[in-house]
Amino acid sequence: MRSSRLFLPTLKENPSEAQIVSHRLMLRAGMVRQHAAGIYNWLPLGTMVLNNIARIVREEQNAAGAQEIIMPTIQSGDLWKESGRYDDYGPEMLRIKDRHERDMLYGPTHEEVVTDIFRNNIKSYRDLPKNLYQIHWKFRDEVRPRFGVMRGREFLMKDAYSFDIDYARSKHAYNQMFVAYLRTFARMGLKAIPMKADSGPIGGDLSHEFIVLADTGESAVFCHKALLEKPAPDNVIYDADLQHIIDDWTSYYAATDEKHDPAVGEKLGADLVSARGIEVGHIFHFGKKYSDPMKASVVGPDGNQVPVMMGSYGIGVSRLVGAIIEASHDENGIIWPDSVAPFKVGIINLKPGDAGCDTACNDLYAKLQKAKIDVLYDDRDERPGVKFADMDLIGIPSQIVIGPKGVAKGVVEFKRRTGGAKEELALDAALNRVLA
Ligand code: 5CA
Repeated sequence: MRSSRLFLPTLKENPSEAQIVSHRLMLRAGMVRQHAAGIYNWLPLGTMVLNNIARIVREEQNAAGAQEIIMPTIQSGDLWKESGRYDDYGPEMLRIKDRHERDMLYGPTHEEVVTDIFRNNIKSYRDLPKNLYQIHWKFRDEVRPRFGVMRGREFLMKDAYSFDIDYARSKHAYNQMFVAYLRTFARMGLKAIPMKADSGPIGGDLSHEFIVLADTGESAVFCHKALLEKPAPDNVIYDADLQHIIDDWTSYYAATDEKHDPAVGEKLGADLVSARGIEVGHIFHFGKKYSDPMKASVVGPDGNQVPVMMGSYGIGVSRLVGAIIEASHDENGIIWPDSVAPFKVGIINLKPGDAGCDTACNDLYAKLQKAKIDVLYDDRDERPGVKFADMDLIGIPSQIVIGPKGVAKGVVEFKRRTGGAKEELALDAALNRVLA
């Protein structure tokens, strides 16, 4: 993409409505614009990052055996009356009447809809296990939408739902998602710590939140420092490995504010990390909470009907965009990890109109495009300072600067956004660095 064509409305000044750094930078980098309280337009740069995050989530869900579906955003209220949540859910649920005066709602979550799909289509224990997920928009009429996409009213969520015949197998499905989450967040350059949690309006007896540490996080968190150093597990093949990994991760102390026990904290001494955190994922095991009232059962091995055991597994896909920025930025702007960057490489032409610079830039741009590397070529007729500032603001991980002096010597300047160290490299060497 050429900067001269890209719809990228960057802002020089800090917008006054933004209280936290990720919100400020998302507005300044032209990623999002607010439409109404807690409801956002995603502009091209923001959409690219959102799609990259969704792709990683999707790959790890598929690898863990979940299957992608798409459920409606507008749901029928009748299903929620069956589960008992229509009245329980409260004012966070946006309720709508259609022209026939039927109760409809904009889905805040999809346990009812997916349970309905299950009961209408799966009849035997032989068809289990199943795990169905979607990456789709939710609406929750939050009392206080704030911090930009971090606590929106409309937001993108990955929600997965598992169905199993008994507790042991259902717990196994939970464990699979647990490990998939550790891998998913690690691929985005995040350290997400699993913490035992309350299950709230989703329900159930077993629940973990995945929390990224950041000063602006909404919750206070406490954990053993070893959890910050643990690498994410490899793809798990054997069930025994899986249980071993879960046991290991959950053996260390980790708690959010409400669950924190100061006595335990005291005992941990210097090993205790106390910080603030952002909840980027939340998994729930709730057994028969929905399958019982909604009569989602299968024929078991003995011929009797048994309600299925379920869990649900959420990731805040749009919240992650903000969380990654909170975890990775400096005074000049965003520092994207390569895996989610909207463009992996930026080319800065210091003197558009100079034949040597134009040829070198066009040549490099063409080669990178041919290699299918997402590249942004700043070909605008702007001062170098403006181009450097924009490239850093929008967080492009590798930057190649091409100017008349370098072209005369056959070299370019190669810079990594992290650390900011600059190197002089021959044009081909810069290309190879990026290709590697
Ligand atoms: N049905 C379950 C799991 S599929 C569920 O809804 N879980 S949840 O309520 O915990 O939401 C899952 C994730 O969505 C949260 O961990 C959080 O990262 C994200 N999320 C929740 N509310 C918001 C919001 N208002 N704005 C942005 N992201 C949100």
